Amino acid sequence: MTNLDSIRALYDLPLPELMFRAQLVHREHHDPAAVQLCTLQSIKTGRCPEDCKYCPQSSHYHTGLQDEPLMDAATIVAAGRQAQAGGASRLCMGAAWREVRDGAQFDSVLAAVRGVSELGLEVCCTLGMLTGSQAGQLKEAGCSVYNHNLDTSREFYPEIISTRTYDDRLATLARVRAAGLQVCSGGILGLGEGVDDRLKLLGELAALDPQPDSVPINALVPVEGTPLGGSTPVDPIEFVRIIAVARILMPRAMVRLSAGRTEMSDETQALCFLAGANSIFLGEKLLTTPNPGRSDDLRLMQRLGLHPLAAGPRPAAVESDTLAVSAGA
Ligand code: SAM
Ligand code: DTB
Ligand code: SF4
Repeated sequence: MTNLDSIRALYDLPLPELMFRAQLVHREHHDPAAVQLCTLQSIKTGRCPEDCKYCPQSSHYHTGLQDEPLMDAATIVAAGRQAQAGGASRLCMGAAWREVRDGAQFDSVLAAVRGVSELGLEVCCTLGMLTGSQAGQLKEAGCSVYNHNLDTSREFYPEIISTRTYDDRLATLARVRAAGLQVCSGGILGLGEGVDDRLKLLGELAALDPQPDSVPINALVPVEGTPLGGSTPVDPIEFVRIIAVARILMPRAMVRLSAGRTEMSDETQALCFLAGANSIFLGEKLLTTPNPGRSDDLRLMQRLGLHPLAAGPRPAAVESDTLAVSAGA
């Protein structure tokens, strides 16, 4: 199922057929009315040595972004408390680093991870490349998930990033998995890639063994000053099709409707939930760019009859009678 032709055949199905298949898979493994709410916290902002053409935090471009040094652990824990009070079940800490270096800064991140997990929040980190030992220390401190995106196809990757390779990315993901952390890995649509690049990305993710636990699908947020600042937005129906294919290829994963929601209509987002997306970032800001406000999102969820997924371990499969109850049947 992971070869390009069969993935393309799914993607090209008439939309009602593709959506139906995605919904069947979604219901087999998840409560279709539950949405996981995560909050992002940028813990070190800007001055990143990597040259990712989409990223406002790269030191290679001038975007007018306010750089911020590493936040101290107590401030991060306070942000966690606030995210929790706002309804989030997971805090994802992001640092504009190429890789983690051992020393005082990493020790401080470990202290923050400890503090946030003690609040009862799930902790996710995204700090760039990691060694096996660093992955183990994060796990030990209470981090449960590591985000590290493949972003696009192997072939298109060098068009977007020259300071690291696809294999660097895969090697970090393998270390994360070996340390017993959950893997969160996805990509961005709208970098100038073709449909086949998007499908190859999904094929790469689906071929990971085990598959990622969560798959963030970002729509590029074009930021002035980055090489991709003037990019054309992805067609919403193409976006929805990618969500549906991700759901079918990775039945158990949380598929996260990530960056780019401020430019999406409520109707497009609703289609994404129908296609199998079951997680969003909650809060006014992603790392450095805007996200729909919390109250707008809660209102949208209410309009759609969706409810927040509680924190904690996810059942492997949702029983059909549980589904009926949560659907109000
Ligand atoms: N530096 C670490 C790394 O690259 O893994 C962690 C932070 S980095 C900002 C996390 C992810 O954010 C990237 O892999 C990319 O998918 C996403 N991202 C960054 N800038 C974006 C943008 N302008 N639009 C959409 N997604 C973006
Ligand atoms: C992911 O795939 N999307 C989030 C999270 N993982 C870390 C980050 C999106 C960042 C969007 C650009 C910004 O706000 O700087
Ligand atoms: Fe740095 Fe991550 Fe941005 Fe690339 S995506 S420039 S690695 S912060």
